[in-house]
Amino acid sequence: MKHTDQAPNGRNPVRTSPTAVGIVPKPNHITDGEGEFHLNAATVFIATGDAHAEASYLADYLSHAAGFPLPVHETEDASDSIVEMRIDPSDTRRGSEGYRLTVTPRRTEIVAATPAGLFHGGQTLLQLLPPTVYGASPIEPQDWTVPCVEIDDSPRFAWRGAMLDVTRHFLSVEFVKKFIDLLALHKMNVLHLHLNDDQGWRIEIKKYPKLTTIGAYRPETLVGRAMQDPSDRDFDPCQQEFDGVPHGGFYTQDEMRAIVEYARVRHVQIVPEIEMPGHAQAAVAAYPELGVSDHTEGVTCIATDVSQVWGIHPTLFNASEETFAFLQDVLTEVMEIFPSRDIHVGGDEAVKTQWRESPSIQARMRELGLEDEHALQSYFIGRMDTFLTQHGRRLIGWDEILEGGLAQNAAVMSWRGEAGGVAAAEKGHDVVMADHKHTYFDYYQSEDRSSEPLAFSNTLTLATVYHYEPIPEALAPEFAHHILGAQAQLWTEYMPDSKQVEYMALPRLAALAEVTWTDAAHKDFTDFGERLSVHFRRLDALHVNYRPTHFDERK
Ligand code: TNX
Repeated sequence: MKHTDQAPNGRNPVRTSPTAVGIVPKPNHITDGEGEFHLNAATVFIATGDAHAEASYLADYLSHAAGFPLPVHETEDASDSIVEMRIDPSDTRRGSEGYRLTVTPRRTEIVAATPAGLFHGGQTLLQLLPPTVYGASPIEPQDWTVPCVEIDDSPRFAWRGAMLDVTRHFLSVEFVKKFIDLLALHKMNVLHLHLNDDQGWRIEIKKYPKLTTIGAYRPETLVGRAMQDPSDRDFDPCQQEFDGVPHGGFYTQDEMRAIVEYARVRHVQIVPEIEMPGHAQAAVAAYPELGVSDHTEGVTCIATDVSQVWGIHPTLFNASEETFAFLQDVLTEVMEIFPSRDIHVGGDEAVKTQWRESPSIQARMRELGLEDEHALQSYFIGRMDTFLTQHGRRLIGWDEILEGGLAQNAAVMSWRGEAGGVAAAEKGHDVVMADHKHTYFDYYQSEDRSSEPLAFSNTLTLATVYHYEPIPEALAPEFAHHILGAQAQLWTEYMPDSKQVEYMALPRLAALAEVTWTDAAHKDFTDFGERLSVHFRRLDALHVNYRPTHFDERK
């Protein structure tokens, strides 16, 4: 006989014990209590002031799965099931994003110093409920239990992020929003959007319409491997196999604003990236005058169009006043859309051949007293640093911006290892760690190539992500506070659609969430593996195409 444990009212209460709930990322302090709280149609949320928006968000979220509305009141209520969310600005012990969540039989309380803290506390409450709360349509039962517990929690790092490359393959507005939800679920708070590259320009710029009418489209795409080195004359991109399928897309400024607002509600900051001086080919395809026209070398087949192949390209922005003016115009429109303090200007993999071979650039360098092309890149980035600083923003770039001298106010994203991060931090600059050996989610997830879809050549297992320590050992401890945190990189050369992005992102993003949120002393990979079994049910409810990592890989 089935359903023998059914309650008299016909509903089927779902019980979760604190040991069975797999909260990801793991809270820093958790004390089991006695009994349970019931969340049902009688539940009332209580919140005032800035807490009201946070409570409304959570109540709305829950009511989708519950199928009944959950009211948010401003004053105390006689209900036996209260969820109170309260901001206490004087309670600063847990920093700007921490929270305390106390679940007792008749009352659940979330207290934080800031709205962001309340939001994170709300995410923990969702994870204390059955995974079905993440489903979009009403389900039975509608009487959920939450185990009594006291959680005192705050993040280890302020920057807990992911970079999404929407250039190599364009991703829809709808998917970007889903991805923001996934970040929020993992208490991650930065989405770095890579908005232009050789293969596409993806953001509308009103002053330069051809960036998207021309720069956002390519007629077909290379099948298979990328060129690794533009000076490799044996790699002839013209001789590769192409798929014959047109690809493209871009976000209008209104769509971008809607994404920024969607992220704001979920306490996710969007950091836009406009790449320079390399990875510039889509822009130069749209406006050839932005490029270097008097160089002698180049891979002719890909030199003028939006690129259809992967790999490092020779095309650079010119280092002329006209090009600087263009880039500043673009950044001006970008700043109007994105409130983020940090504005990313790329700076990576700018092979200097075109600059070296251009008589006009060489003349300019002599005029400016710059001894080599690295010094010119440093001058170039320095100009952008001054411009962004004047507008109250901060320039951030990949660690190549250290070469030739780091711009005065810049922050650095250390991707080629730890050395760039260490050097920048020791000079007093803030750093986000993005070491490819631990954070490149375009790498294979296992050594077994036969069972994995085509990916970038290296391997990055769940364990290797989990064991990442963002503070480099080589960094003198007095500079450790310059390490803001870490982020995952989703380069999309081999991710043709959003399903593949999800597959590459999860569960590795869950591991990185724990790296950036949970104190190192509280981390435990075996325990994480066990919590993942529960977490996968949440991802199922959210229709996420995660990689179903086998238990023995999770130990
Ligand atoms: C290097 S990391 C790049 C990207 C590629 C990636 C592939 C970085 C700053 N640049 O352009 O997509 O490798 O893993």
